[in-house]
Amino acid sequence: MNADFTPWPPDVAAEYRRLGYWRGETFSAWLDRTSRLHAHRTALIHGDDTVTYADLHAQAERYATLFARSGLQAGDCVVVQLPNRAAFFPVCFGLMRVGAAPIMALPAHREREITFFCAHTDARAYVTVDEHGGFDHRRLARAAVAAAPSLRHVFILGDAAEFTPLRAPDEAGDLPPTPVDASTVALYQLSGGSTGTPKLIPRTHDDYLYSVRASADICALGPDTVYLAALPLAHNFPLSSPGTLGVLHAGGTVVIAPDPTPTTTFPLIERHGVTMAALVPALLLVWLQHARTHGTPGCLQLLQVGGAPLAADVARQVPDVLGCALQQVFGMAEGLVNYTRPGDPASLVYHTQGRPISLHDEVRIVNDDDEDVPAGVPGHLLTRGPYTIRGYFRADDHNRRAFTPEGYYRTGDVVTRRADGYLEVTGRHKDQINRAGEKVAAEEIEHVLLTHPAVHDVAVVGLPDAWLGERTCAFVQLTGAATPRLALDLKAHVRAAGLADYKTPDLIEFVDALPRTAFGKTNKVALRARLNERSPQ
Ligand code: OOB
Repeated sequence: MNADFTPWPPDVAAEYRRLGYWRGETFSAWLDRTSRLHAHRTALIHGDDTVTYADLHAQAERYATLFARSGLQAGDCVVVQLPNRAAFFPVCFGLMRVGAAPIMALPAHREREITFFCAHTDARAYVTVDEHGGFDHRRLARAAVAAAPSLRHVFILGDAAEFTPLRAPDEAGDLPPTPVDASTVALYQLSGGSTGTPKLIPRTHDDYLYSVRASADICALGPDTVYLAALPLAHNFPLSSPGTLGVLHAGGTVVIAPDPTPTTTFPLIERHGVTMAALVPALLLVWLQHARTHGTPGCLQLLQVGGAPLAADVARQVPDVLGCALQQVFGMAEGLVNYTRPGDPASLVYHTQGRPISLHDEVRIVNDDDEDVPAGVPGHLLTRGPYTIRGYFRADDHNRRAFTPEGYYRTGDVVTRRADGYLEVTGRHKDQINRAGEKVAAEEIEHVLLTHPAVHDVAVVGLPDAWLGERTCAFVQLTGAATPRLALDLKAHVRAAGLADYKTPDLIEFVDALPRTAFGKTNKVALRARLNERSPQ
């Protein structure tokens, strides 16, 4: 049996309710309330489009009508893959209104990821766009339909070709929201993972809305907050930490940037008086460089940086160069999010990755034998709490490894907890490459490369990189001799397997043999050391 959802133990759930963390409010009830409260304020800005809270609510109802008429119903999974467009929000809220749960695919996902999400969840529908960044998403839709017999509908924003246009009816009709229990799954986030297949992260209405409300409080969001959404909207960081949902909760305005480059975002910041933005460290470097030569947009007050390690030397430059305060965010789609707090001293903001949202986030730092280590000593970060999942969707075998019997999630991060409770991320135990905040599971790439006839064995590791944080490097042992074009062929092979572009190895190195540990496993520590010796980058 592969469980869809691993519940919190009943006594723990009761405690989270008693504490007021879980309020029994669904996303639909939350949107009803929020949009009544702020009806005439601006919720979303995209290009020349301005959407008020009342508009957003009406659009969500109309999309719900489209989805209900198409037969979508409570409990259905729907893969949503939209670029940064205003429609993302009413589409997701519309799905939730009929009780369907959006699966938050990223625009960069390709055939392998999308077909897996559709097939693994028995998804009823796939919602995407005609084209984005020169890529025809209808091609993905055709592959998904072929791979997932459960798919009944493909909705396309733009030119739908043979599929259904993602166009809401003019009138919502008389459709009350489907009654939904707030303890059920509202949406699925995706795990960067370290194993061959991506994992789906079931987030309930109760737990996700708690993390959104608490994050909005920590960041002191209010109706005057104008937030720039430059990272992909579906990712947990810009969605909920506090992200766009936190801003909507507070009655603020979300400015949607179609891409995160300074040439796009700086004019948007000026034009709309953006007060807050969220970036990954790789993008921060690009913004800093641009600001040094082109000046800084004046209105920005707070810049959140997270998703990957941020060097203290870079962190320190934020106030001078960008004229705003920095907040570090260390989070994960599985749950736990840590923030440095507004007003924290510089030593905390530049050198730590903050402390957990909740007093009831339980954090353990342990050695290789799962024994707690004292403050100041690095160890594996384990966590459980009111918004951290107890299990991935339909992944029982993996869950036995990823969670302790007591329900702690093994994050795969190596951290040091200071005496004051702040965490410093000092390393990583999981076999994952963090490429500019985009997570690459080494094993997934290794599996694909092993299917190439020239490849005898392979190990994928991260190579430190000044801009991306890490680049992917595949060490390949060949079955025969190398040919001049082989490295290019291998990259093309990964791309042809239908993986997101960011998973194509940046570097391919041919080796006579891979180093082995005493047990005969590939010694990735030795491979990383080899790379580090060679490239100071
Ligand atoms: C965020 O979520 P994910 O699920 O894409 O990635 C989580 C992993 C963490 O386990 C850690 O390895 C890394 O990304 N990470 C950081 C970090 N923030 C995330 N490593 C070092 N320093 C940081 N500040 O990336 C995410 C989700 C919510 C909020 C922020 C980030």
